[in-house]
Amino acid sequence: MSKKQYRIAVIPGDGIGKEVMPEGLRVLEAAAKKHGVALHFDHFDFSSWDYYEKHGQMMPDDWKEKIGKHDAIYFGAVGWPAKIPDHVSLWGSLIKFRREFDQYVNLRPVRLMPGVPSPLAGRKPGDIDFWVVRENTEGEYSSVGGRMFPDTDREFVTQQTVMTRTGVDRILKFAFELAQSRPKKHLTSATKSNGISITMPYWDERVEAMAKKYPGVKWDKYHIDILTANFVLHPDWFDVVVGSNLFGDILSDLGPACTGTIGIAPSGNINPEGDFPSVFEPVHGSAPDIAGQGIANPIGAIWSGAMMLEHLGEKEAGKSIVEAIERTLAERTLRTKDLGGNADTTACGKAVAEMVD
Ligand code: GGG
Repeated sequence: MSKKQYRIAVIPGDGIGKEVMPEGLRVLEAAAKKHGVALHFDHFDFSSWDYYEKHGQMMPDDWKEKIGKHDAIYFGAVGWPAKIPDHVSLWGSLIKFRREFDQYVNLRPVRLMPGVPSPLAGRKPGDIDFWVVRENTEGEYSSVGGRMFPDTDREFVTQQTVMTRTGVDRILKFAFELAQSRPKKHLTSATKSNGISITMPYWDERVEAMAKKYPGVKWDKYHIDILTANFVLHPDWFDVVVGSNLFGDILSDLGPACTGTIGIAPSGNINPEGDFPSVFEPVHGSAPDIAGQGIANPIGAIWSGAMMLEHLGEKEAGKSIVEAIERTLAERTLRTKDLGGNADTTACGKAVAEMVD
């Protein structure tokens, strides 16, 4: 049994982030108790519209001092587009974490869980089980660009994709290592080097160079357009899928949609070297359309908590949460609206917490 103590910064953010996080914490507490892990939670109200309304910015100037020494950050969701433009909230919080804490890996499992019907005909658990590895600090999410001659006929905007050799190689290395550790040892790269004629051929070139270091890994590549079609038509083809920031973002929403709901999908924004805390958050956003109704699926947040424990080295505790999720879903009794049920967020969180072994 672990004797380590962990300090976790908890940031619910906006919308349903505020509703799913208490359930994530409930389940983390249950797993921590069962497995003798000491978790200490510090709560922060920034990265939200409420904070922005009071302070005119998403986070305090000393946000790095406030959360940079924690062992991990547990995050809900960001964005409240009716009040603040999405790019302002995202660049003012989540993207700051990813860049300043060098969380260059965005790791997102895609798994069809027992008891959850896939919208893809005839698929059963085991048929869909892969990882999306998204580059998380550069690429299309770049701050290089600008707007000139605003509000005139000459107005133009530009934003450049940035790929550095360090940035591309380190995400590819992570993805190849992950593929090498899995039974299928198969890596798929997302590209678009027929249309995007400078950065994407460079990406392909670096994939080829990295593949030479992993002769045991079978690899292939697809243009992003046919790759999205193949996610839907042949999700069983995939094992580890690596993509640039934008492609990875799109694929990691599409993947969970193929497994029944994006509501259960977790993610980790990871700094593999451990120089900075990593952020764990559900893939879903703040969902203003259902916020405040208590109907959001908390499983994406709960599973993200499991990923956080595994990242901290608490493998047994993390596994116990994933198994509790599997059992709850398999029982088909307590499911939220996105899964065709009528359980509320709290009931679903309590059911998972009770299942933790
Ligand atoms: N919990 C995930 C979240 O809040 N996502 C909001 C969003 O728009 N994210 C874009 C991104 O991950 O790049």
